[in-house]
Amino acid sequence: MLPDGILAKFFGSICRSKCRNVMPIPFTPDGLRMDMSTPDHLVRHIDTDEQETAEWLAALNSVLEAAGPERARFLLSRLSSAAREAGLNWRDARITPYVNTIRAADEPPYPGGSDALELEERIASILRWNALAMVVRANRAHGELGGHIASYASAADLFEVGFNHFFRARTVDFLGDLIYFQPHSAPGIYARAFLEGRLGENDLAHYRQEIRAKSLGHQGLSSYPHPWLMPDFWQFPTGSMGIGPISAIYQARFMRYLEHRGLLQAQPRKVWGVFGDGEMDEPESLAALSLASREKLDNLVFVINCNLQRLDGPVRGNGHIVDELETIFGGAGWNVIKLLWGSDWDPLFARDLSGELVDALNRTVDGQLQTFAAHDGAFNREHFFGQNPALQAIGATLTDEEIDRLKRGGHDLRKIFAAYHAAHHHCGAPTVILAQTKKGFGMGAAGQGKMTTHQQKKLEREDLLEFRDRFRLPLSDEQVDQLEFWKPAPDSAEMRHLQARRAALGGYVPPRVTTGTTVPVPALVTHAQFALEAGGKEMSTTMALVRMMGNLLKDEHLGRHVVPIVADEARTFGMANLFRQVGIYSAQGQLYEPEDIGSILAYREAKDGQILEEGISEAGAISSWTAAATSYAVHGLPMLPFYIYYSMFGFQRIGDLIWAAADQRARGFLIGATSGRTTLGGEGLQHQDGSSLLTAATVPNCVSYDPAYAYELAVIVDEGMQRMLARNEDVFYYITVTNENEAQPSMPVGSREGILRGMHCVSPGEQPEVRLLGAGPLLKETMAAADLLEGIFSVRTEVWSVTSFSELARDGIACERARRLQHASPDPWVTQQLGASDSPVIAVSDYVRAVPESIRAYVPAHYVTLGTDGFGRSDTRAALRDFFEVNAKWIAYAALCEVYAGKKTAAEMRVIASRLELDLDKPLSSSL
Ligand SMILES: Cc1ncc(C[n+]2csc(CCOP(=O)(O)OP(=O)(O)O)c2C)c(N)n1
Repeated sequence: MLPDGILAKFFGSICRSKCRNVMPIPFTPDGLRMDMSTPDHLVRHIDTDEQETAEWLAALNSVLEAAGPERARFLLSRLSSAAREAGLNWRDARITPYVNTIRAADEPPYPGGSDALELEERIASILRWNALAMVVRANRAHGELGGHIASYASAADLFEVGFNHFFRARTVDFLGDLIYFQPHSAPGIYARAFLEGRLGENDLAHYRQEIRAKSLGHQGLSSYPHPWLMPDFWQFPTGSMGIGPISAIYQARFMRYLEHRGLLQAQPRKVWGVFGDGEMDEPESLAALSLASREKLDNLVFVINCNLQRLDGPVRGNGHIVDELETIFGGAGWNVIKLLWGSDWDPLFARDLSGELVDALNRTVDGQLQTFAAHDGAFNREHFFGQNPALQAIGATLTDEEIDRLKRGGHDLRKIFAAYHAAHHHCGAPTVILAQTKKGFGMGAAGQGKMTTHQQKKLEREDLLEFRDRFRLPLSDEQVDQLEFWKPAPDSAEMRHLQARRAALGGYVPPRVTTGTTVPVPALVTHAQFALEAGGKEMSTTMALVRMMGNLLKDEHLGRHVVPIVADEARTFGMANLFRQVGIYSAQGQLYEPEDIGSILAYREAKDGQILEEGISEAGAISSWTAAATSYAVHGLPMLPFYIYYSMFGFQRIGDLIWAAADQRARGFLIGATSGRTTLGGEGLQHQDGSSLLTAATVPNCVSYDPAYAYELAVIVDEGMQRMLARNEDVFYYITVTNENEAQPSMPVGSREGILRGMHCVSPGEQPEVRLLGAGPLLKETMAAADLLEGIFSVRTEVWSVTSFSELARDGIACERARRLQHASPDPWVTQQLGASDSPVIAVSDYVRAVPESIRAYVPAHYVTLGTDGFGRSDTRAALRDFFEVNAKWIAYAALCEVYAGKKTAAEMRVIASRLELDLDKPLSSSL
C-alpha cells in the first residue's frame, strides 16, 4: 500500500525542506572574470535531504521493477493530483534535464552495424566537402553570389540518417514521404544528388547561376528549394523562414483529409520537416503546433537543428533554445525527443554519479555552449570540466583531442537513428526532435561556432586543408586548391552503399513528379446557367460564386475534387448551406449535438466532410489551400480548392505564403470576398481592401480578376478550371467578389473573349465623346455616370467593363516588348478595343489608382484614372464613394473635365460641380 504512506511522507518532507538555488559558477573564457549568472529558469533546486530523496527514488524503482511502468505512471499521476488537492500549486516541469531523452540502453541497433556506420560517416564527409566546394567555388568566381556553408555543415548528419534510413521515395505503389528541407542547407542536398548521379558536375559548378547555366546547356542550381525553378527536383519552397513548418503541418493534415474522404489510399507516409532553431522564432513556425497534436498527426516529424545560432548570433544566448522548444512543443501536445549528446558522452554520464555533469549542462547557457563549440579541447577542459573537482575527474579520463571530438547528439549517426526510429514509430501525436549540433561543424577555426559563420562563403587555403584532414578526404593539396568535387568510383564501397540504401527506400528524394492527370470540367451551363441568363435578377457576386460552387460540388466527376476552404466567416459569405450539403471536415467526426440540429443549415462536422474550416487563421487556411492546390503533383491527385476570405486578409496578411504557393506551382482559386475599398461599407480602415489586386498582379502565375457581373464570374471560373484541370497549366486564380446586391444582366453574346482578356463593352455608343471603363463593383457607378452624362449634359458615352487591369497590362507589356524586339505582334487588347478614336478615357476602380494606371501606356487616347487611395473609413457605400471620389457624380465630373477641356473656364466647371453637389475643396482621400 504505497500511496497513503508515501503521500504522508511526501507532504511532510516538502514542509520540512527549504529549497535553495545553486549558485552559478562565474565563467571566464578568456581569463577575465565575467558576470555569468545562470538565469533562474536554468537553476535547479538543491537537495536538502539526500537520504529521504534516495528512499523515494528507491520506492519508485521498486514499483517499476515489481509492477512495471504503467503502475509507476499511475502512482506519479496520483501523487500529482494529491499535491494539487493539498494546494501545493505544483506541476511537473515541462523542461527535462539537458540530456538525451532516449537512454543509451534503449537505442536500437544501427542497421548494418559498424560497417554501415563507418561508410555513412564517410559519405557524409564527402557531401560536406562537395557542398562546401560548391559554395566557395561560386563565390571565388563571383563574390556576389552568396550561399551558405555553416548550416549544412551542422545539419549534414541529420539529413544523412534520413536519406540512408527513413526518407522513402515515391514508387508505383507507395506515394512516398514528403520532406521539407531547411532552405540554406540546399548545397548539401545538391551534393547528395551529385553522388546519386541526378546532378552533374556542371550543375554543381553553376550553383546560384541558373541563368548563365541554362545558356550553357546546364541546369544550374537555385539558391533554395524552388519548385518553380527546378520543377523536377524540389517539391516545397522553404526559403522564407516559417513557411516550411506551417506548410508541413497542414500538408500532414491534408493527407489525412484525403484519406478520410476516401480519395487517397491510407499509407504509412510521413511528412518530415528539417528546420533551424532560429526559424522557430517565426510566428508561423509555431502557429499550428496545437492543430498537429489535436489532429493526432503522427505522420509528422519535425527535426529542429539546434545549432544554437541564427544569422547574427545565438538564438537564445542567455538560455536554452532546446528547453524553450521542449516546453512549447510539449505543451502543445507533441512527443518531444531531445537529442543533445553523442555516444562518446555516454561513459561520461555513467561516471557522473554525483550528477555534477548533468547539473553543469543544465546551467550552461547556449551562448556559452557556442563558445565551447568554437574552442579546442584544452579550452573546454579548462573552462567546462575545470568548474569543480567532480567535473575535473570526469574530464581527466579524456585527452584534449578526445574532448575536442566529443560529439553533440545531432552529429552522431547512432543517436540520430535512435531518435528517428522512435519518432517513426510513435503513435497518436506528432514528434519533434530537438537535435543539438554545432553551427559550421568541421569548419575549424574558420567557422565552427563563430558568430560570423552563417555568412562565411569563402575559406582560406589553410582552412580548406584542415577541413580535408578533419574529414579524412582523399584529396591532394592541389585538388583542394582547385576545389575539385569528389565523387568516388561507382564500385567503391561508399557509392554502392549509398545507392543500395536509396534503392531500398524506393529511389531518390526529393523528386517532384507530375503525372498530367486531368479532371473533366463540366459544361458552363450545368453549373452557371443562372448567371449566364440572370435576366436582371438581384444577387451579389459572392452569392453567385457560392451557388456555382454548390453546383460544382454536385458534379459527378469534378465534385469530389472541390475543396471549399474558409478561415471563419462561411456565414458571412453565404456558405452555411454547404455545411449540410458536404459537411465540415473533422478527423473526429461530430462528438456533440449541434445547437441548430434539425435546421437545414445545421453545423455539420464529419470525418469525410469536404469543407476545411480552419478557424481564425488565414495562415492556416492558405497552407491548406496550398496543400490542396499542389495535390496534383504531391499526391498525383488534382484537387480544386476555393479559399474564400475577407480580401483584405489575403495578399496583405499572408502574401508571403501566397508567393510560396506560386513558387510551388499551385492551381486553385483564391476568392477575395467582401472586397473593394468602398463596397465593404461600414468596416473601415483595416477591412476595406484597395490593394489586393495590385499585389496579385505582381505574382507571375496568378491570374486576377475583378468581375462586376455574375456571368463574368462564371466565364472566369470556367476558364480557370479549363486551364488548371484540363490543360494542366501552372496558374492560379485570384478573383474578387463583393457583397453588394445588384441586378445581374444576362451575358451578351460574344463577350467571352473580352471578359477573359480583361475588358468588354457593356454599353456601346455611337461616336462617343468619352469612354468610361468601370471595374468590379464600380461598374454600376460608371453606368450611372454615363446616364448622368447623357441625360443631363448630352455627352455621348460608351461603357466598358474591365474585368482585369492586370491581364490587360500583361498583354500590353508582352505586345510592346515583342515589337521592340522586332517580332510581329498585334496591338494590345486594350489598344485594339479602344480603337482609333481619340475621345478621352476615364477608368474607375475600387482599388488604388496604381491598378488602372497599369494600362496607361496602351490606352490610345487621353487617359484619366480614379481609384481609392487612402485609408478606408467606416461609413455607407454612398458616403465612401463620395469620399474617394469614385461615385457616379465624380466619374461624370472627371469625364466632363476632359470633354470640356479648353472649352469651359474654372468658374464654369465649379458651377457644374455644384450642380452635381460635389465639394471641390474637400481634402484628397489619401492626405494625412
Ligand atoms: C522570413 C525570412 N526572414 C529572414 C530570412 C534570412 N535568413 C536566412 S537564414 C537565417 C538564419 C537562420 O537561422 P536558423 O534557422 O537557426 O538556421 P541555421 O542556419 O542556424 O541552421 C535568416 C535570418 C529568411 N530567409 N526568411
